[in-house]
Parts: sequence; C-alpha cells; structure tokens
Amino acid sequence: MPEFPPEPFRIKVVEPIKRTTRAQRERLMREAKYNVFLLRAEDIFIDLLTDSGTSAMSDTQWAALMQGDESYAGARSYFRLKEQIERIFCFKHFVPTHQGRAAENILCSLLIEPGNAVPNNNHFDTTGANVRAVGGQPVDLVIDEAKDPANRHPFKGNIDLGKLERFIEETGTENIPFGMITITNNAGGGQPVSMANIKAVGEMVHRYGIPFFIDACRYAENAIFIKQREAGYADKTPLEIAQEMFSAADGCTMSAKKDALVNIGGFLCMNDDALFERARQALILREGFPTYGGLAGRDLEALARGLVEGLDEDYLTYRLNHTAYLGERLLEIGIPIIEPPGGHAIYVDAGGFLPHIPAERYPGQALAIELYLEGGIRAVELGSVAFAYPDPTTGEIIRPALELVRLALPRRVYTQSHLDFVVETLAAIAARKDSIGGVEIVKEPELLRHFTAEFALMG
Ligand code: P70
Repeated sequence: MPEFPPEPFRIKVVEPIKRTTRAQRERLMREAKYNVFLLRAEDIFIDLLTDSGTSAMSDTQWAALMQGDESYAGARSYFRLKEQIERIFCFKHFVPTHQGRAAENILCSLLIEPGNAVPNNNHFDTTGANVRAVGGQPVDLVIDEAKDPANRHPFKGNIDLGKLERFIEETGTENIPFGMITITNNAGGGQPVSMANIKAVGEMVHRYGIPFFIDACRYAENAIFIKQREAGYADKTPLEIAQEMFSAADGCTMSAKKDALVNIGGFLCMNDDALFERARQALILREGFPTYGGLAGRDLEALARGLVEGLDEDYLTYRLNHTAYLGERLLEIGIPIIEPPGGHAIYVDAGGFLPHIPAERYPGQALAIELYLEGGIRAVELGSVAFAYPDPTTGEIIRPALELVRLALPRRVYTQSHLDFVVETLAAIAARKDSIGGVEIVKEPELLRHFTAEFALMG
C-alpha cells in the first residue's frame, strides 16, 4: 500500500462546486463583513469550515431514510438507534437530541449552579458557552505540550493530572458538578486522549465523588489513534476500544454530526437513574418526546447506521491518513501547523505563520480571509476571535495559548486532489505573507462571537 492509500469508497452521487474570480471573492468577502460564516456556501470552492454535519452519507444510510419510522412515540427507528448506542457507549440511559449543544445544554442546566466550575482538557466553543450560560466557569487543564505546536507528543489532548488535582483541591468538590474530557480535543488541534489518561481522570474525579462525562463527538477517531499509538491496543477493534473508553465515565454528550456520519443529530447518555428522569423531563420541554428527541425518525435511522460505519477500521485508517496527508504536505512547504496532524482537521499556527500580526489584530482571522480571497477556501479561526474572553473578576482579556486557523475535513467528501489545491493555495499566500495586515472587530455579540461578528481590514 502507498503511504497515503486511496479513498476506500467510490463516488455515486456528485455535487458540483464552482470557481469564482478573485474580483468576485473580494466583493463577496467585503459584503460578508470579513466573517466567513456570513458567506453563501455556493460561493465557496472548498469548504473546510467544519467537519460537523458535512459528511457524505453512504448508500446504506440513504436507503435507511426510507425506513424511518415517524411515529411520535416508540418508533422502530428509536429502538434501532438504542441498540447501537447501548452496544458502543455502554451507558444505562440515553436521550436523543437535535445536535451536541442540546445535550450540553440539558446536562449543564441540570447540574451546574452559579459559581460552579467544570474542568476539561479544552472546552470547545459551545460547551464553554453552555457552562457560562448557567453561571459556571469552564476551566481548561490540557497538558503543557499542547501549547507547543511543534511538539509531537502522541496524546496531546491529555489532561494534566497534577493540574486537575490542584484544581479540585482549590475549587472544592462541592463546586464541581462534573468533570469532562473532550475526545479528540477540538480546541487543541484535534489531538487524541490516551486510554490511560481517560481512565486516570475518571479515577481521580471519582475519588473526589465527582461525576465524569466524555464529550464524545470524535470518539471513533480517538479510538483508532489509541489503537495505533498506545501500547496494548494494536489487536483491539475500534469498537472494543470505544467500549473501554466509555466504561471509565458516567455519561457522555455526543454530536452525531461528527463521527456518526450524519448531517444532524446528537444524544446525551448517563448511568444515573435520577439524572435520566430529569433529563427526560428537560428533553420533553425543549427537544421532543424521549423516543425522538429533536429528530425525525429517518434521522434516527441514518444515525443508527452511521454509528456502525463510523467505527469501521478501514474507514478510520483512511480518515487519519487523509488528514495526515494534508498536514505533512503543508509542513513540507514550511507552513507551521499543530503537530502531529490531528484526526479531523489540520490547524495552521497563524500566530507563527504571520508573526508580524499581534494577537489583538487576530492573525487567524486575517489568514481565514486570505484563504478565501486566494483560493475560495473556507476555514475557521480558532484563536482570540473564538476563544478570548474577559476574566470574570478583573475584566482583563484572557487569550488562548495559540492563534489557529482550522482546516476541517468533512468526512468522505473531498479527494486528495482537493487537498493538493489547499496546499497550493497556502503556498501562494506564504509567498506574499508579509503584506498581509491584521483585522479589527467592528461589531460583536456577547456569546459565541465568531459566528456572527463583523470585521474590518486594518491594512
Ligand atoms: C466544529 C463544531 C461542535 C462541537 C464540538 C465538540 C468537541 C460539542 C460540539 C457541539 C462547531 C463549529 C465550529 C466552527 C465552525 C462551525 C461549527 N463543533 N463538542 O466544527 O456540537 O455542533 O452538534 O451542537 O466540536 O468543531 P453541535
């Protein structure tokens, strides 16, 4: 087999994408207030904004849509989904939700009191916002290696156990409603968490009587990383590894829009009977009856099959290779990225790439704008625009460790030649990078500002 083996699927349905001219893109970007979220998708050539909800479903999943049971209560599709969730995640209860953030919202609103704090390796944007929305404080305790882009630690998503223990001692167990770990770590490069770390974190929080939840969006990619990199797992299947990961926790939140290969969907799992009762009531109020959550019967059906396909070892091996191909080619032409390549995305170190633009002028946003202007490529800033926030007591702006631009790879959507085009575009930007200026925010909402903020170029 070649170093980067070909896609383990062939293409049955195509969706045309169109090239635009540089002059058109300049106008479109200006009209979108220099926020790539405000562009129209049809004006984009290669869309790497997110791997969330952008997967190509298989022929089996499309066929499953026709078998969706749209009954309000007790639908057959619910039981098909239940069977898969019980098999893979092994928790006692679950409720379906329309996507991951609804599961987070239910968990956070049921368990967090104002003044509480929640530890995680890194909270992703909506998770952190859901903790804050109910008066809690998200606390990030990832290992220090994660802050050095060139460090090739195999499990850069791990939580620092020393930091976790200090955090628990200083905060007090009564102020920590639950601990979390995000697999893979999306805010920190799509980097995996080792089985040893998942178990050690679970044991530590349990020793203090604190429940432990996994943010499971990219659990299958995390499982194949464990198989490839952690001693003792080479002969286990991704399913067995997943079951072992979840056995360390009391529940999980899941955005099925990632590793479950569907365009919409999510769920919340837990072992605790009383919490399940409360979650069911919250679900009925906010999402829908507990056998469909926020989803149609056909969505449940596609999700049940997507969970199976998403754990397929050939698919997962290809998936990591596909992402690594982009990362290694960018490194060859001198573009700094978070190393080693992550599971679902390559994160360009925009701060390192554009050192003449200080963090307060948002080098990541400037690079995301350039990617669109140069090649019609859409990426997302994951730096100070997405993650900086004012300290709750001093008001001082706290910035993330790195100013990143994420090139997220939708699952089973783009080919290796699309990735070559992304590399060529970044090479063209690199050749004139000293002429790129910073940006300023001219309008922003209070929470999750990256989605709707407006920017201006600073020259
Ligand atoms: C992404 C999207 C969603 C997400 C996640 C983790 C680790 C929960 C959720 C929420 C969000 C996004 C970011 C930038 C551009 C577009 C979309 N992540 N936990 O792409 O799940 O979206 O289903 O509510 O990554 O990483 P949901």
